[in-house]
Amino acid sequence: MESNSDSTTENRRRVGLIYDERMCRHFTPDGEGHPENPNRILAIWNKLQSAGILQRCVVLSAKEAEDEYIAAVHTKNHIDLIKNISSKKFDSRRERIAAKYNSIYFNEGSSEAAYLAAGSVLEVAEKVAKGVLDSAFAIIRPPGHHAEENEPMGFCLHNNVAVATSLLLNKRELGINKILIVDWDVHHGNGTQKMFWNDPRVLFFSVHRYEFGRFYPAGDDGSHIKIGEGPGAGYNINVPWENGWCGDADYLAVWDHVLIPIAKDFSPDIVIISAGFDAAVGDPLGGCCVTPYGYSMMLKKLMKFAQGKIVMALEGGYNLASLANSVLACVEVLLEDKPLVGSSEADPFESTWRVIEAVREELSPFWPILKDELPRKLIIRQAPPIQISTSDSDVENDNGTHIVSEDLEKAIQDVVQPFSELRVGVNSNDDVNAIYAPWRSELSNTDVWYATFGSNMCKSRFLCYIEGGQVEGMRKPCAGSLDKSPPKEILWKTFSHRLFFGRDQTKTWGPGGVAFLHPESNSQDKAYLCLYRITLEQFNDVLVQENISSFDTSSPVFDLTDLDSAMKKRYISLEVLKRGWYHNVVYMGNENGIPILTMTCTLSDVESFKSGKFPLCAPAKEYASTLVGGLVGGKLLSEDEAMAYILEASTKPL
Ligand code: Q9C
Ligand code: ZN
Repeated sequence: MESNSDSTTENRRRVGLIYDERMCRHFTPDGEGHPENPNRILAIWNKLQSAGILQRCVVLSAKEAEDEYIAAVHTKNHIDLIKNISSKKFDSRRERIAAKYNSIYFNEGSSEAAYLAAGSVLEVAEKVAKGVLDSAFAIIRPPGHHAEENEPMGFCLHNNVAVATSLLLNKRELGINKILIVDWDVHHGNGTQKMFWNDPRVLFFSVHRYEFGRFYPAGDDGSHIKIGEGPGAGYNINVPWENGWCGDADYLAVWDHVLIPIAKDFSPDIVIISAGFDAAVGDPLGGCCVTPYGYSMMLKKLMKFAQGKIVMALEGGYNLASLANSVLACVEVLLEDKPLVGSSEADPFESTWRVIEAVREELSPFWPILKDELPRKLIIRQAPPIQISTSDSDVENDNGTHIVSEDLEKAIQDVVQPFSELRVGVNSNDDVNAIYAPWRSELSNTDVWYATFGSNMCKSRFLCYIEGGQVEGMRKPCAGSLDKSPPKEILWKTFSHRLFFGRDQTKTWGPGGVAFLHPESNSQDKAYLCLYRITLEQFNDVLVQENISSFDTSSPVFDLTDLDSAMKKRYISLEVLKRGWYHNVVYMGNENGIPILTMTCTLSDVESFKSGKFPLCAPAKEYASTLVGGLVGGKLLSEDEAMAYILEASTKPL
């Protein structure tokens, strides 16, 4: 069945879409929840359908791959396993076999789904190579990029992209001599890397969360020094993130300074994208924050190659809303009939520049264009990377508190030349801050009420932001404020704002640990807030700890001018903390002439929560009891009332 666009005379691009319900028949045998489940492709398909995309594409039906093509990248042994695992005679052994592999399950539908997944990519890849289609998206599962020659792993059975890549190279009449594979799944594409390790016809590029070999699939395969071998040396490119929370800015920096220059030089005949969307914002496995706009920019930049011949094959992506929205954004780019909308304000992480430099250095013998120096202003933009704390947002960018002494010393050596004789201990940023932050003494003369509605309602927890340290339930310690004097007063107040719970997890509290306050008041709503009277200097340190951990301490994030404008406009969104979830400082009136400030998400984030773009997420048990404890400690509510209040906030629709 080929449902074509209504206006074939129009000069619009022919974009293939392939999907088949039979790929939904692969699921966990025990019915247990699993991130790689049938709802993933269903969600995508429904999204494209309701967005009216299907009519604008060439919808193809899936076919099972033939063994002969699979055999180009998998062993006979592997083929037999995947072919037979769903048959009756394996009923009793299936689960035991799956248990031998890393992150693999099998059921009665697995074999067929795996053959359809590989077959679907084959189908569209050939059509794009021939020019029958301009580009295509294969909405498939199980995914493929972790599957190795003789080993299914990481939810992957057949290496779908590798199978299609081999076919294109082997069918000589297609005229495909050079293939660029871009693997933007948050995990390293270990399987694909190995299959083309020695092959200069395939430029394999993978950008992934790596964490020095600790992130899945652990080990050093994803290291940037893995560049290929023999004739394939220089044709394997790994960009290994040191931390989670990478977003549009980080990915686009890698595109601009690594991938695109190399791709220009390589000049592929076709581009295949291992399109996982588990680096997407809200993904429960990835912990990164690429937006649909980010993906569309990444794709747009790749469309400049191979006359736009692009084949996208789904890999990971486990937040259904984020997954479907990101795929939709990509298909719209392939269709090329509307301009990209959106923007990304944040800067790349400091570590992103370090990674980019290391990759460029490693590969410059093979790609001379990389020998050019990066513009100096890019590299030093965020220096010195003085880290005073870890963050309460889902920031995993920190390299832990141990970074402090080393980085501080480096910052002092590199940037603070005149003070190079200064010695700074592990726990003391004081000296550097005193020199570099004259704003501190100025802001220490102004008091504010910091109004809290989340775990900070617990005094002991809030004090971690002031004194440093860690209380029960917290996953990481805080560095505290430079001025460690306790709040001068504490009081409780109710406000007609809505408390709600969103996002998936925080680094500090783990899953289900994120509360927000609607920035706007509404007479029907009532929230209980605990107010701490602290200095504006301390408030700055709290803001930073609540949001981003790596920052330049030479200027405050919220100064007197910001206070003034927050008081006039009710709220102010802080540009420098854009990556954090609580960068919107809301002015909530005053108490004894002292302004009351809270920090929460922006109004536009509220809209994203309402639309489902960001997940609403009930508090986990542990976090909920922290909140109840805080509320009860405030003596405004009994335990039952506090529980009812939290329950209502987490269940009532926004
Ligand atoms: N501690 C893809 O995204 N995680 N695969 C296992 C074990 C496996 C992801 C965690 C993640 C596999 C295609
Ligand atoms: Zn993945």
